[in-house]
Amino acid sequence: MAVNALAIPEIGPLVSDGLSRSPRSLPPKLFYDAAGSALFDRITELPEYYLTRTERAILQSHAPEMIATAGKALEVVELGAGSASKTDILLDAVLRRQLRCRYCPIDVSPEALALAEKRLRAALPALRVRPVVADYTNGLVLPSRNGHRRLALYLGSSIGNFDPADAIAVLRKLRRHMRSGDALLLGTDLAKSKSVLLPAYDDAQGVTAAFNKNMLVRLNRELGANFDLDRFRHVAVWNARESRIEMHLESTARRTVTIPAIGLTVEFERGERIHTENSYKYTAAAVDAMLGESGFRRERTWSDERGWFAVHLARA
Ligand code: AVJ
Repeated sequence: MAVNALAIPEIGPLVSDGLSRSPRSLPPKLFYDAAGSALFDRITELPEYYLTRTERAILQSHAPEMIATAGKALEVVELGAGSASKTDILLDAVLRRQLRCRYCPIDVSPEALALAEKRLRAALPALRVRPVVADYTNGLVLPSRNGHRRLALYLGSSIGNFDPADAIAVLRKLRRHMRSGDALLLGTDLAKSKSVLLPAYDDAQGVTAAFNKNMLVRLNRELGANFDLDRFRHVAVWNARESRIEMHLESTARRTVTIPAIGLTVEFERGERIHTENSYKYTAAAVDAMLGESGFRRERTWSDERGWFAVHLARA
């Protein structure tokens, strides 16, 4: 079972802050309760959501080279591991070069971590899995290093949920848990045509809409809110100036919502939106700047033929 952890903060203050702002917002970390993590896993299998399968293909083609570049005698930590479905490829490559390997997946979802742990223990018996239930944006709690070189994994373009300043803050916190010479494998989605980007965040089956609305389901259940799910619409937009996809929940009617647990009443205008997520899409220059300002240097990049996604090895 998952160990220790840095406390996962109460959702009340986050919700209260976000919904009192103008424009209103809710932080994307609220997506990932058990239901949200399961919905995200379904998103990764959608035909429109190219990110996961493209990154997986890049890892499948280049994992041995990535691991050899990272170095010898590795221990692996993974930020936002979720169900860690792509990590096997890398861990398998590590275990071809060393007898054992410690692996610390960090995630806010204990359910997702438990699944990952079970699968990995069966698939890779030489792996020492040490899951950590934590919100890595509040700082990191890691078992002390065991004399090995640390390889940090931050895959899936999860970094893209943060605006440029916050992304640098997250990477700097990570850097403080690394020594110079340690390695980071960072997955980033790349800027591309809106005709590819938008369907990835507004799929035909409506799974992304359900994922977005799950935030309101959660507020209803956990905070006693009375959001009417039929009166909020999933909206995805491409913000070219900021190079990001934005997701919003738009109120289709003028409406008052009460959230008893935090003593909040919110009046929504018709058409008013709650901003729930940014998903930044990068250029090579943007990645270099972000890594450089966080105490890393990009050493290698692997991409797919279409240039849709990239995995970078950066050195602390
Ligand atoms: C897990 C943050 C990488 O931004 O693509 C999927 C989350 N949001 N569909 C992304 C997400 C809508 C995803 N990340």
